[in-house]
Amino acid sequence: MSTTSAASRDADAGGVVASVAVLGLGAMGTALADALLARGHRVTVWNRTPAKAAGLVEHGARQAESVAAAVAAADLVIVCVLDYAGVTDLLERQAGDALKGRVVVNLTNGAPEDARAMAERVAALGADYLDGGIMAVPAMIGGPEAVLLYSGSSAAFTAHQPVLDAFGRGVFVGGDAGLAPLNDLSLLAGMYGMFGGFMHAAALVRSAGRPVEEFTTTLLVPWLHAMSASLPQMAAQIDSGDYSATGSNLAMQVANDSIGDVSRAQGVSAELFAPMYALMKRRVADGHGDEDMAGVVELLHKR
Ligand code: FVH
Repeated sequence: MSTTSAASRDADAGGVVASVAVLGLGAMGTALADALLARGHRVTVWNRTPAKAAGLVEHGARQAESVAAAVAAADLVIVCVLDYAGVTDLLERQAGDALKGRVVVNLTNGAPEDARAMAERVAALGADYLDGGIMAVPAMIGGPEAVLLYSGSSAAFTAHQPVLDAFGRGVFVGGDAGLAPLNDLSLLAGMYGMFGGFMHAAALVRSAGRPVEEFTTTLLVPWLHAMSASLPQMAAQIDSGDYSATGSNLAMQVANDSIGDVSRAQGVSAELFAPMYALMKRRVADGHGDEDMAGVVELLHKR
């Protein structure tokens, strides 16, 4: 398997220039290909609907007539299509033997089990495999805020990191190919929790006729920022299983349902907060009222 030779030094460009194939030119695949072109890499693109390649060809990409031809032109193969059914079709049915000796980086969203199975199937075709999770929207690709998680072959990550850096900051999360999607989904779970809290707060403020934007910038964002500083300590409690109270025990936090009561009184649904409140109450009922909130995790997942 080739893990070291994809990036070669190009005397004219003065930097690392790689031959990269990008399979899938939706919003994200197009942004990925554009970022590679902007770094001066040799990019061959393929999309099921060929017309979507036109803009990239104008920017210097070569358009392949088949998946196998795109793969044959590259050392590094980036796949970013809608789902794993598409990935399976492209890599196993259409690329097949052309994958031998290549490195496949699959940036299509899926489950950890999908990634592990794909790693095995790609290895059987003679290629090295990295699975990836993109923590960015297309407009962020290539910018300072974009983070991409990778898992699978560490040798492939080390060899191709200079090229993958075109997309954003790459973080290798482990040799188990399923770890990138697991971390990706965990980050999204955290994000949706924050968005849910924001929606509830915004509805409460609006129900009182107050401007949400001013509340958000002057009060909510600084408050969440301050609260996020407690997450590492909560995480350490979860890792150790020791939830000894450090100042704000759980019984105190659920002594009354002020948030739910005031919401309902103001005509605001408390349905985003209610599950969290119910879990905290249950944890107290189970005899853990003198502990910190982090112990609620035990109701979600028993170690
Ligand atoms: N866009 C985003 O904000 C998120 C950010 C985080 C990562 N996701 C994941 O990236 C994958 C691709 O997402 P996308 O935004 O590029 O999606 P679309 O613009 O809808 O383009 C879909 C492309 O997939 C091709 N495709 C679909 N099915 C097949 C198939 N069976 N065989 C071959 N290609 C297929 C589609 O082709 P076409 O419709 O143009 O012919 C597009 O190229 C995705 O996993 C996100 O969850 C994006």
